[in-house]
Amino acid sequence: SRGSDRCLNRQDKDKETNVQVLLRCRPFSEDELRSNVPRVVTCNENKREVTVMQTLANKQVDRVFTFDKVFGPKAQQRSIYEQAIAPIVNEVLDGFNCTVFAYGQTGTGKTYTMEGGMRKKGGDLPAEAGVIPRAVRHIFDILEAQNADYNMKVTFLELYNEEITDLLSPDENSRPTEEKQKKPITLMEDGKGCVFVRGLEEESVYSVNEIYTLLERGASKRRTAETLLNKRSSRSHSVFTITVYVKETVIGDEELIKCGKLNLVDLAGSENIMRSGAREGRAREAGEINKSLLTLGRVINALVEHSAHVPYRDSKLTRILRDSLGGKTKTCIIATISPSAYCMDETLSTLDYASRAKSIKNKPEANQK
Ligand code: ADP
Ligand code: ZZD
Repeated sequence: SRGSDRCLNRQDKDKETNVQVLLRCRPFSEDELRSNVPRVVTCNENKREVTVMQTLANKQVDRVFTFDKVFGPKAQQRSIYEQAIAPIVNEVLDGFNCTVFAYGQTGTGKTYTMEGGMRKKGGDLPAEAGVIPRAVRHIFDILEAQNADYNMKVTFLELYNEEITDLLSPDENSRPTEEKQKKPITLMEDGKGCVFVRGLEEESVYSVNEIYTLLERGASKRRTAETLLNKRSSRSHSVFTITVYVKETVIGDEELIKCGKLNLVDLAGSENIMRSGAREGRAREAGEINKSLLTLGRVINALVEHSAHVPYRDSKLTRILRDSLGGKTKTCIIATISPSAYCMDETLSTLDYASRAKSIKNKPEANQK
């Protein structure tokens, strides 16, 4: 998009870094507590371990997984932000592109982690605010404190059934699904193999109030879509992107603009993978629903197995996030799980998926330094 062509690519040494994988286990809900659901997950934050207690044929078989960070049920939104995301935001301000994915079964806290909840309006961030409002606020605070000459833009999209909806497009008040009101949104390639989304509303943000207004618009647009189609949110992916341009003070005439990008991705519920996998080969439309999630899994497998062909081009999600998987972006995956025995199969599948992703390597490169 505009501005990105001004970013010079630094010829960096081949510094590989692994995708960082964090694990968060949510607390029991009040309903679960009342019904005395057995707990099968225990978290050891210091050892960065998660244990799933499994009983097979009367024998206790524990499975232990290790991650870059582990957050147990008591972990607060603020501490997850400070320990895991704030360092990433600092990289963005140093001119890196970074991506944070939330992956897990529906109901395990992906949206709670990425967006959070809100009790009151206005003023400070509520304790329940998640990664998105904290990251926007944090970037904004740093730039203001530095008295930087900056421009911060955000986009917010939803990907459902391989179709992109702009969650920030101005409200037409009437029917949001009406075809005539849609600005065509397309994926474009910039000639260097970088994919960007064309036709999205790109909003510049300069104050906390503007941020809240935008998030509100996005959240309300999504609620409307959800009302029209039940379960849409568990099957859709949302991608919130912050792009920051900072004008560098340079001695002499030359003016350099440092840019960094942060993608915050709330993936469709992982239970949709198996479902869509099972349906594969049947009605095309049914398969299309989770083509992006299925392809994400295949891309991860191909990268882990060092396959010659990585099927990035097979879905919109993997095209949009291509650089985040095996590319120049720094990537972090937050896997979310439930502590309950009822979710054990999905929990084990999430833990296996997340463990595999640990071995993906990226080659982060600053846009300019
Ligand atoms: P998902 O996006 O994975 O479907 P949600 O974020 O909607 O899951 O979370 C499901 C429910 O659990 C919500 O009511 C949410 O507020 C609650 N929840 C999730 N994680 C936590 C947590 N760490 N602490 C408190 N409540 C949580
Ligand atoms: N998770 C809530 C929105 C939902 O699903 O509706 S929480 C945060 C990031 C992106 C979009 C919305 C939000 C959210 C919010 C709630 C209500 C109105 C506007 C925005 C939020 C939560 C805490 C601080 C700021 C914004």
